[in-house]
Amino acid sequence: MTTLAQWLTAETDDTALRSVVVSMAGASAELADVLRVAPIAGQTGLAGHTNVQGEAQKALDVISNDVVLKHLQANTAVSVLISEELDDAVQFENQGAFIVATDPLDGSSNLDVNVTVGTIFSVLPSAGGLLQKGRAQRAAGFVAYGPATSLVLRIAGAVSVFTLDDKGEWVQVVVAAKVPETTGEFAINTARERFWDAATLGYVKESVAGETGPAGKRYNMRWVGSMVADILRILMRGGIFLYPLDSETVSKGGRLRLLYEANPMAWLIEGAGGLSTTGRQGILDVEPTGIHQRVPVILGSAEEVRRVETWYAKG
Ligand code: P6P
Repeated sequence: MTTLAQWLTAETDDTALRSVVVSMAGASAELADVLRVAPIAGQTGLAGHTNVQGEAQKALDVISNDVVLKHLQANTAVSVLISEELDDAVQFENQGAFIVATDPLDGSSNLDVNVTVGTIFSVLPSAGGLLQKGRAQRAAGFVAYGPATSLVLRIAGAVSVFTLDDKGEWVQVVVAAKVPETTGEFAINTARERFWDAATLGYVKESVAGETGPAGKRYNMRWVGSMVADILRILMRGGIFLYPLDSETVSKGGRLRLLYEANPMAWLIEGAGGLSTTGRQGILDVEPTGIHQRVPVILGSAEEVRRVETWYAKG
């Protein structure tokens, strides 16, 4: 079996870039140990304050951010940390070659009911500054803390998946993930239907009509409420994930964050043959205006994303 270290050596000659991925993998392995026993330690509750997003922070949001911060500030290849849990970017003393943008614990509202949560990260060249398009990414990945602890990673080529073994080693289990071109599964929070735009309404109604409507095939729906869980499923068996702009989120630009949710996930999905869009443009082409900027997110199986784009093109 190929280990993460062996894969990294084969994937890039950039030892600094390899070290950044190793630091994020190390932070995630440490977090996996913390999460596994969190209910016993009484750590699944609220931290008692809110983050820059105005969201109530869980104790584990703060702990996760601290673990990532510890691993990255010890790595001279990292110049800056951008985190969902921190109002401002953290400038390290090192003039490292890379910036890391992360959601240290995505889906943490699921912690108290033991549903998969994750760590999402994006690696950008320091030379490009804090606000770079997603296409500038040098690496992206996420860890899903589920029945198994899975690391999904892309540097230059294929999207690879690793599982954390009982000795703390990341072992490759998928060499090149491929998002199937077609799907019969969509992921959207249908409780938000009354806020949806015409394109989203049209697409979902067409899908729900299944074989009786223009889609001509049966669809099923999945919505975990934890992006890492939905995206890992889509990477493995296809599907489409939608958190579109709606009448309630339009004032903020969307629900999910560009730098540390949309961009890394889009980079991974596209690296595995899928597509990603805001509905109006490719996610990886969005020019960032702020480190916590929100965007609409539609990504997954290419044929399905194209169907959504067709609905948006109707105006
Ligand atoms: P909703 C978790 O809070 C998150 O950022 C993503 O992981 C998830 O896909 C989404 O929000 C869930 O949003 O509105 O269904 O709670």
